[in-house]
Parts: sequence; structure tokens; C-alpha cells
Amino acid sequence: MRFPGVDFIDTESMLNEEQRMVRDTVREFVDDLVMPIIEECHRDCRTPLELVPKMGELNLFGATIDGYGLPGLDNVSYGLIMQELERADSGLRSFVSVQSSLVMYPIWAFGSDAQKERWLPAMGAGEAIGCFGLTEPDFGSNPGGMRTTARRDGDEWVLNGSKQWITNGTLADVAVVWAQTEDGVRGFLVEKGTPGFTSSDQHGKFSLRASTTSELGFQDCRIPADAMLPKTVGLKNALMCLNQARYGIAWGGIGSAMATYHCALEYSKERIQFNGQPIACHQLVQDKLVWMISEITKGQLLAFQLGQMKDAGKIKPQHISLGKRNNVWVARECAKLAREILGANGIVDDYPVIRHMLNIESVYTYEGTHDIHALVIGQSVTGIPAFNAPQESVKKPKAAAVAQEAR
Ligand code: TGC
Ligand code: FAD
Repeated sequence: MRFPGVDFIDTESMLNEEQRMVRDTVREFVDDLVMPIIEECHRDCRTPLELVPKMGELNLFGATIDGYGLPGLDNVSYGLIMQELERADSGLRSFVSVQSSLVMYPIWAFGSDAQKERWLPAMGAGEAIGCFGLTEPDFGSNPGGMRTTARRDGDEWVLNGSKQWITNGTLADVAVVWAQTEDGVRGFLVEKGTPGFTSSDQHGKFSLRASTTSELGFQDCRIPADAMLPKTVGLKNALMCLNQARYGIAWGGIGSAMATYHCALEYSKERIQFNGQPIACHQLVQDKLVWMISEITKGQLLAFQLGQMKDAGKIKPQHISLGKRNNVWVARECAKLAREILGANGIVDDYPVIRHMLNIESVYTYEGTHDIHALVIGQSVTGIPAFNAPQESVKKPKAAAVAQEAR
């Protein structure tokens, strides 16, 4: 059965023909090829690699990049791809987010012509897989403290350190690795099989089981001088990649919420209790469904507006933080309410709800936790950074700068 979508106020009318076509293509792919296998992948803790060539054929990787055989779609279309994929599973959306926003984007934005030629067509076709190594065991929310180093030695860079929680780490043909150099943080491309570079999977995950999460190790790992992304000048470049991925997650959250809402609505119309009537006839059940559809609708409008702003070049990191934070929170709350409506059936994977509920815990934490995004938005509206606790480090905001930011 085709997923009918969730659209209370005709947001469909805001989309142009190309955007609808992209959405419908991905929806069909998800219904036909992803839904039949995703529960099994989640149970088996397995990334559905068999879908990668088809996703390449459908141009789902690097979709906003123009050239190199890539489609150069607008940002609303990109968002709709993320929405439809996450309607199936956050892990699948993660796979495409990392490939597109965290690996192809930095190669396109900060790479040399040779690096672009080498990786972008292959990654677009799904013939090469990438991963993004920023987080370290002791530096998650605060990547600026990273200990991984890159030291220049003649015609080579020598990498030492480790990265943790890296999506696609053991699957990747190439890793974008962020490391401290004498001149600050720089990005490097490290190829699978390079001596001194190791990767191993992290086990015991109860969330994002259809996605591979890994540790990366670098021990006197020598890479050629031209493996550095030449246009990287600091941590800022890594954070620019996160902007791309976080924007996609703002749409992905809506996809997850659509899935749990739709499941709860259908279930409530069929499940009979007490008076021979479906549970949907009760006001308390309707109140939950109404909360869900209200927040999904607001999230859709927010995501669409962010897409418009991104295409117009007007978006700022704090706007993206608002979208990621709000829409993932909505998805998390919708998963909880849907699980309640399904009763005991809410805890078994015959229904997608418990899988989405578990998955969204990762999404709530990665790409900047819910609270870190509160601090980004808080800094934007007050002018005061609250990331570091000591009071003496809080500078008084300049009145003019605060007023300008608030506008
Ligand atoms: P701070 O001193 O504020 O900034 C350093 C420089 O970067 C600039 N900047 C940004 N630039 C572009 N986009 C942004 N979002 C930016 N945020 C800051 C800033 O202007 C400054 O520039 P300059 O020219 O002065 O050097 O940096 P900080 O060290 O205080 O950190 C700020 C903070 C906490 C917001 C940042 O570190 C942060 O975002 N932390 C969260 C870490 C995070 O999100 N990690 C994600 C890892 S990847 C992942 O999770 C993938 S999951 C798989 C999937 O996506 O599906
Ligand atoms: P911490 O930073 O230790 O935070 C713990 C808690 O403290 C959180 O609640 C946080 O909000 C709070 N906290 C921290 N600092 C503050 C503060 N200043 N004020 C208030 N509260 C604060 N990383 C990559 O680089 N690449 C990947 O591909 C990748 N994939 C991932 C996949 C999965 C499944 C997961 C779970 C994570 C992934 N990550 C990846 C890592 C992810 O980005 C980090 O987990 C995230 O940035 C948070 O870091 P942390 O887990 O170390 O939490």
C-alpha cells in the first residue's frame, strides 16, 4: 500500500512540480524496496547496503550539488528526500545525510579539483561510501577540544588519535577526518586500507540498529600532502558541514513523526475496546492525535521556510538549530504518544513505532544535542554564549549587536 502522506493544511500546494516528483519518487522507493526489509535490518543490526546502488540511480546522494553527474536540486527537494527516507528509518536517512552533507559537501566545498573528480561521481552513484570523523571519545558536544593531530612530515601528513560514534565508519571507502594541525583544525581525506588507519564497529546499540556506527583509530597514519582538503581553515569548516546535515534532519524529523502519527491514527480507527467502538472515539485518544497533527503541521511549515531561506542564501546556523531542535523533539514526542495509543502493540516491531521511538533518541543527540541547539539559539537571541559555565567568562552583550540579531 502507498503511504498517503500527512498533510492537514495542503502544504502540498507549496511544492512545485519538480519537488513533488522528487518526493513521490522517493516515497515509491521507500514503499517498494525499503519497507519490506527495514524491520529485519533493525532486528539484525544491519545496514541495508543492497539499497545503495538504487539510491545512486535515483540521484539521492549529493542531490543539491551541480556538476559531476549530480542533479543540483533545490533545498526543499533535498529536504523532501530526507523526510521520505526517515519516514522509513532514521538509520537510512543517516546513511544518505552522511554521504551527502558530511562527505560530498566538504569535498565539493573545500576540496581540490582532483579530489572532486575522484570522489564526487563515484559517491553520487553509490559506488563509493564515505564517513565523517569529528567526534572523539572525550569531545562530543565540544569538538573544538579534539586531540587527533596531523603533523606535516615532508610530503606527508602523519595522523594520530581516535574518533568515536562514526556513522558508516567500517563501510567507508574514504573518511573525512578533522584534526588539529600547527595552523588549527583541518579536514583530511583518509582512504580505507591506509596503513595506521583502523576501524571497528560499536556494538550493543538499541537505537539506529539499521545503521553502522564505528570507531576510527589513527596511529602514525601517513597520508599524502594532497590528502588535506585545501580550503579548510578551521573548525568552522566542520561546523559548516553540520549545517547541511542538520538542515536535512529538520525534514527527517517530520518524516519520522509522519510515520508514527499515521500508524497511530490507523490503529486507533481499528482497535475496539469497551463499547464496541474504536478507541479513536475517545476524547483522550483524539487529543493525542490532534497534538501530533498540530506539531507535524507546524514542523512542515518551519522546514519549508528554512528550505526557502537556504535557497535564497539567507539562512543562518541558528535558524537551522531551531529546525533541527524543534522537529526532532516533535518526532520524539509523536513516537511516545503513538506508542501509548498502540498499547502493548506499541512495543513490538510488527509496527514501526517502537523502532522510530528508539531511533529518535540518537537523532535527538547527534548533530548537536537538543540542549546544545538551545544554547545556539539562546546565544543568537541574547548575544550571550552560555556554552562555558563560569560566570566570569560571560561577556555583556553589545546592545546594537543584540538588537540586530533579534531582528
Ligand atoms: P565557536 O568558537 O562558537 O565557533 C568556531 C568558529 O566556527 C564558527 N561557527 C560556525 N560556522 C558555521 N556553521 C556553524 N554552525 C557554526 N558555529 C560556529 C564561528 O563563527 C567561529 O568562526 P571563526 O571565524 O570565529 O573561527 O565554536 P565552539 O568550539 O565554541 O563550539 C560551538 C558549538 C558548541 C555550537 C559547536 O561546537 C557544536 O555545534 N557542537 C555540537 C557538535 C556536533 O554537532 N557534532 C556533530 C558530529 S557529526 C554527527 O553527529 C553525524 S550524525 C549522522 C547524521 O548526520 O545522520
Ligand atoms: P556529551 O557532549 O558528553 O553531552 C552529554 C550531555 O551533556 C548532553 O545531554 C548534552 O546536551 C549535555 N551538555 C554538554 N555540554 C553542555 C553544555 N555546555 N551545556 C549544557 N549541556 C551540555 N559524530 C561524528 O563525528 N560523526 C558521525 O558520523 C556520528 N554519528 C553518530 C551516530 C550515532 C548513532 C550517535 C549516537 C552519535 C553519532 N555521532 C557522530 C556523535 C554525536 O555527534 C555526539 O554523540 C554528539 O555530538 C553529542 O556528544 P556526546 O555523545 O559526547 O555527548
